[in-house]
Amino acid sequence: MATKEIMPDPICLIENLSNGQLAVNPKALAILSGISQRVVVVTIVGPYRTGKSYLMNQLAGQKKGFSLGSTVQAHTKGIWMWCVPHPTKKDHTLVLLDTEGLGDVEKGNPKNDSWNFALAVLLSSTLVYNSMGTINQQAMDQLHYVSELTKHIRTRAGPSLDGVDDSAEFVSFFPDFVWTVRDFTLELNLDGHPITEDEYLENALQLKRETDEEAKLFNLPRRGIRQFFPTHKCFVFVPPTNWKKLKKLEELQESDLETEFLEQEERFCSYIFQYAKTKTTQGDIVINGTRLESLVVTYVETISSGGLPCMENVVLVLAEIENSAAVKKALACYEKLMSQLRFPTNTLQELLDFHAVSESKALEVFMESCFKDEGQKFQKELGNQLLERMNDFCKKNEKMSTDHSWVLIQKIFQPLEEAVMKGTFSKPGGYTLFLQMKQKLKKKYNQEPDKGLQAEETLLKYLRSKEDMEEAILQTDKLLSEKDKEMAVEKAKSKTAEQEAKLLQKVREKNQQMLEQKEKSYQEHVRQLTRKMEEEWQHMLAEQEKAISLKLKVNIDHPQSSNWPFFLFPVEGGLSWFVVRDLGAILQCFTYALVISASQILFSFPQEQTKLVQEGLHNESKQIQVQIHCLQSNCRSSSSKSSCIII
Ligand SMILES: Nc1nc2c(ncn2[C@@H]2O[C@H](COP(=O)(O)OP(=O)(O)OP(=O)(O)O)[C@@H](O)[C@H]2O)c(=O)[nH]1
Ligand SMILES: [Mg+2]
Repeated sequence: MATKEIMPDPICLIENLSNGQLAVNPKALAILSGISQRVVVVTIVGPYRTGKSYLMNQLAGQKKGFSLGSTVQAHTKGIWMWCVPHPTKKDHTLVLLDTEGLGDVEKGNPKNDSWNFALAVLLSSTLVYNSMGTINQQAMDQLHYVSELTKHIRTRAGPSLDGVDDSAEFVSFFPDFVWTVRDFTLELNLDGHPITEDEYLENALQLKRETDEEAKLFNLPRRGIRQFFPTHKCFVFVPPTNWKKLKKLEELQESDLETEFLEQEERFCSYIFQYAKTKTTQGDIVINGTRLESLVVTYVETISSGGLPCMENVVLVLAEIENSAAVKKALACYEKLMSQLRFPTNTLQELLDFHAVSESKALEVFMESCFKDEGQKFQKELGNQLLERMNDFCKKNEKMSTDHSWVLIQKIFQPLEEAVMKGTFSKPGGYTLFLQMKQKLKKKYNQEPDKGLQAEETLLKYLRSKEDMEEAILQTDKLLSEKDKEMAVEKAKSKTAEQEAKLLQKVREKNQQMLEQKEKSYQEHVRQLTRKMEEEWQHMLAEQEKAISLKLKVNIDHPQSSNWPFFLFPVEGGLSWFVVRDLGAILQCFTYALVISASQILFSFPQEQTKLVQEGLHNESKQIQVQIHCLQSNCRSSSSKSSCIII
């Protein structure tokens, strides 16, 4: 759908009600549900009155849109949405979310800020944090919402493993982080050297050795940002214009604005257009407008009912919606393909072969869009529906064949019936004449093409219905002796028995063919499911590797700052990783290793050890090595499929 047509202006997506509750705007949801394109979601958060709405309008390529306030009062309330065509990715829609400013003193319920922030994180693929002046301690402190994220978001529906930090799971599907610093008037220079904006941010995010409480507090927001958002980008902006004109910023011409500001704005927008990713969620599920609608509804409903938004649950909700849509799509594909078959078919096999190809295609369609189909609930449903439809097609095939054959019989045997009525056969030798004509007409009927698989049975039924008539002609034929008549009756009977046996054999063959088809169908389901599971397994491994490497990047860059002794990623199928960070963790790791009976330890310890040596911690380094060896030999002696990596 062309988003420009449907969204000339932004609209409120999530409202903060006065009673502290959140409410979703159905009009905004309706817009999202109409967007089938993939979405790039850019959300801006930050202290109130810092020019957030203005910057979002620039991303929309408009001077006006998100409403700006020129007084000291916080202006934007709740979360506003503007869906615009993506300027560079033609098959994407850019969803801009403008949020209520954080830290407004007039706000009734400060808890709203935490939820707004958590929702911004959950819904976006790029999170822009906007602040004024410089990246100083105050700006960092205002970001305490980041450190609180674990209190507001859960990744797993079940209880988390004791002592195991699941923040590693967040990083793989959290948004990229961009810090925009407005009214930045300082020189980007550090210790006499010019630095980039990114280096400026990196420097501001440096952690201190946690020797006292003050250092811990200093590290808290910084660690939060590093922990949850491993990729950072920074843009600084000079004041756009003279302070007197700021109030009317929307009305100003480009010539009224600082050239440097315009350049910075241009660089920021280009970066977002080029690098802001498609929104995905756990399991690498690509989000389009419709799916984003489900995310919004599920998250807000969970928060409103007092729960914590959970990634796993929302993925399950998405899966329910998507998988039932996938079943419908697959069935539509099957119906479309089957409609190309010319009914009635000459043999049952012809229909079954056509069904097998259509079923395989339909399954492919289903597999393409289904995900997290736990217990293959939806695949089974599709299987049942396909079977039902196949049976319907079989019935239709038989009916069409019967109807067509019946029409032919009426037409072809009409002269015979007329001759009987006229008494053509009521004379000596009439019975032989009757049989000759019947035989001729039967031959004519058999030569008719495309009668379908019911042709014989229908003819048999017809001839049976005329048995009395045939018997009467036989009995009235004066040319035949009683003996001849008896023999003729016997012959007719044995012919009927033979035909019946033939029909019975056909029924048996049909049943056998249906059984074979069922087995083929089952094998096809298994084949496609196995392929899908292999793909998902690869995805999962890639996701976990990404999570590990992002996490390691944080830890290796800042070994002294880590709060997480180790991370555990239990995976179905017996593969697990441990990342060990300190001495105390070795023991815990050892316990887990025994629990999962790890048989193999891949060991990339030297890097970490070197760091410890560099920091003068020679003894600790040695001790770790001894314990790792001990753990390694213990784990090797146990037998299992599992493995663990120790860093
Ligand atoms: N000093 C300064 N003012 C700006 C800048 N950008 C916008 N403004 C002005 O700041 C005022 C507030 O701008 P908004 O874009 O509404 O700010 P906001 O952060 O969305 O405000 P809330 O929605 O209340 O949180 C307006 O008068 C803007 O013209 C900027 O870079 N520097
Ligand atoms: Mg605003």
